[in-house]
Amino acid sequence: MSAPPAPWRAPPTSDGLITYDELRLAARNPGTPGEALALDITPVGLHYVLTRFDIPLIDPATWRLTVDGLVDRPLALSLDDIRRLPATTLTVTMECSGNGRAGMTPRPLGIPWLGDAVGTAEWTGAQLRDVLAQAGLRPGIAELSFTGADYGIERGYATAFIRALTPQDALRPEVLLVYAMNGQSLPPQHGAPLRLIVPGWYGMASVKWLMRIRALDQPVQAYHQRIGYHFRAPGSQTAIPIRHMRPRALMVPPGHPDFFSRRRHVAAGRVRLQGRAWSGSGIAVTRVLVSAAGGADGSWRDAALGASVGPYAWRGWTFDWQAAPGTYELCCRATDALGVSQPLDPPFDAGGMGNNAIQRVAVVVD
Ligand SMILES: Nc1nc2c(c(=O)[nH]1)N[C@H]1C(S)=C(S)[C@@H](COP(=O)(O)O)O[C@H]1N2
Ligand SMILES: [Mo]
Repeated sequence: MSAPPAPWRAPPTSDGLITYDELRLAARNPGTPGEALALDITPVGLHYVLTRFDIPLIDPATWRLTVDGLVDRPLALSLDDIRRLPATTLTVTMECSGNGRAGMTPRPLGIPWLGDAVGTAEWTGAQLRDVLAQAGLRPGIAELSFTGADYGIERGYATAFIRALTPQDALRPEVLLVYAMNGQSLPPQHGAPLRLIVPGWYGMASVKWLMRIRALDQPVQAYHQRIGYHFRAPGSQTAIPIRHMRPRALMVPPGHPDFFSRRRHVAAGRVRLQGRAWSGSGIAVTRVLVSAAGGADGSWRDAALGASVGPYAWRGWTFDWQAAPGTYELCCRATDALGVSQPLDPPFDAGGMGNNAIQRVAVVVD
């Protein structure tokens, strides 16, 4: 890293149709289809993908993880070296911080996520702290940097995908170096042969195609750490680093879709609505409310909560709706153990980050 990261500029916004550039990004970066929200674990091929540059296709036989910088014993670990460490499997819900960007008005140009950039997988690997203990962290470390094998250009600045964690965050027991997803070896699009998983955080912390961990006495000056992935109010100089996920509930779209409009059609009578809800940093979702009237005052009812599949994973919810013929807007809204609820309307962020406004699903009852 020689050049300093280029300063952030607000991306242009649009109120209208998505652009060709956005369509191209959307086609490369699929979301998780709503029907997969019926499952605790998102099947590998249905889990959303976000790859900023190109997918590096790495030969696992020659790949090594370098651990260097302020350590007693610099390491070059093979995949077998990491597989020999005690293995941990954690069920983790991961969401992109740009999830919901397409619902902002005006819309900052970027990957035009609706609400589907979230998935839950069983990740298996070594605890990061075991690898760090093997290397021996020296005193005076400000941050550890995590470098992926992918490389490209961000606003004129050529860079790898590099993120940082403080030693305190990196040494948490749930932070993993994973080589398996849902019991299969990690697929290329999710970071093969090895990726970082930082449970409870938005997805950007979980560096894919991990090549190098460096212990540094200074904060990491890399685009994706210092410039990208911050909350920014429009016109303000203040940039707040993005960390943990905000609370959110999503529903499995009920009934059957109209092919082109995606409007849902259900038969009158009792309709079982279901979905998943989550929050960040291991904080539980304690309440999910459902409205069949677009979230109007007095229309919210409690959904029944299912068991959570782990401290860092979403939990299921169900709600029996007595559907009479007509048109409806179904909404769901999560509240977490800190008492934080989803906003009814999308908050605006200059980079399109952190839109956890309630989901709205148009339904016709026939
Ligand atoms: N090396 C690398 N790691 C990365 C990214 C990337 O583009 N390159 N994208 C990040 C972002 S923004 C998200 S949301 C998650 C997405 O992980 P997934 O594609 O496995 O769902 O990976 C993160 N890790
Ligand atoms: Mo992301």
